[in-house]
Amino acid sequence: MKTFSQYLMVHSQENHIPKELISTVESIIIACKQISRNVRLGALSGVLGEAGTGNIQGEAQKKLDVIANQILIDTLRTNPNVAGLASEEEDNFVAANEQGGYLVLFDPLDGSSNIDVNISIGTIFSVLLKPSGSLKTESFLQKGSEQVAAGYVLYGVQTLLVLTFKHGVHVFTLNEQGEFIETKSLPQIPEQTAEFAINASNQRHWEQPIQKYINELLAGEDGVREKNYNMRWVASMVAEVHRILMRGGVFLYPKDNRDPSKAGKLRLMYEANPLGLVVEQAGGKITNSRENMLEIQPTGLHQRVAVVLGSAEEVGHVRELHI
Ligand code: FBP
Ligand code: AFP
Repeated sequence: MKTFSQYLMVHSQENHIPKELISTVESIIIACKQISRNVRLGALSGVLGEAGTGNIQGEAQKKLDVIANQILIDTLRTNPNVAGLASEEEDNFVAANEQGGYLVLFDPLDGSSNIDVNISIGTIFSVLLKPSGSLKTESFLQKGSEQVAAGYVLYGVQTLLVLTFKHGVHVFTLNEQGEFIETKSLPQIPEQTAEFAINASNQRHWEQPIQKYINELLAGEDGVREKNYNMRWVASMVAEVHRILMRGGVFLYPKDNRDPSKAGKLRLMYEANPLGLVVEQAGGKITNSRENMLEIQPTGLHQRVAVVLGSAEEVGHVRELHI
């Protein structure tokens, strides 16, 4: 079993990954280890509960949202390879080092409603090349397919790192010495599945194609799909994606009719694109119901999207229902 450093050495040589990109990802991982220590201690280090502040999306922040965000910003700013940062918890991008060649985007702590109840949460990250010229919001507005690395750290029963440099996906487990050890390489999401994840409490607000799709699944072997489906909902997208990476499944957070101006709940730049790259690198698919997620041209840092991801057959079927 390779340590994370050994993996980086071999993987970067084999795939010609620049050392500046490796260094950028190493800084993300250093920050995540620090976040993991805070998450693990919970009430013992006084990090649970509300921060008493809100973010740009109008969501109440938890103390750990704020702490994780600051750890990532402080750590990444000291890396000369990082030109700028964008975070789900920040109104605007944060400039870092003028000479840096990379941009890092992150959701510091995904699954906020689970922070205080000891259920899996995670940090999601995306790395882009900085375009030439001065740093501006537009520098970050690149399609998901332009990402040069992406992944997540899942603070669950184990702390896991899941990473892709676009040469497959690698999974690492944090050991007792605080070192990530590679525990799975090149996982593949099965093309077919009989497991789905959706917040069914929103059912009456879904558009007709999603209503039809979920009704098909619920009908089980008595319906057109002719097999029984099981359902899971953790309410941490990062945990749902990890389950799908390990055993397949389909995850949906569809568009909601309540607010037609909102394309969905989840964020394109901090959640859908990085998790989408992981999913696609493992043979799965991701769509906003109509287009390939990774080909959407972003229009704003905090843009929201509908998300359907996971096993290729189910994601393809949902797209067909939207034609
Ligand atoms: P946060 O970024 O505020 O954590 O919201 C994202 C998220 O927690 C996803 O990880 C999860 O899939 C979803 O919201 C859960 O939403 P709901 O509370 O509507 O089930
Ligand atoms: P196990 O004892 O096999 O883990 O089953 C118990 C349990 O996992 C329980 O913790 C869950 O609430 C429930 O089963 C989930 O059941 P479904 O698979 O029917 O959702």
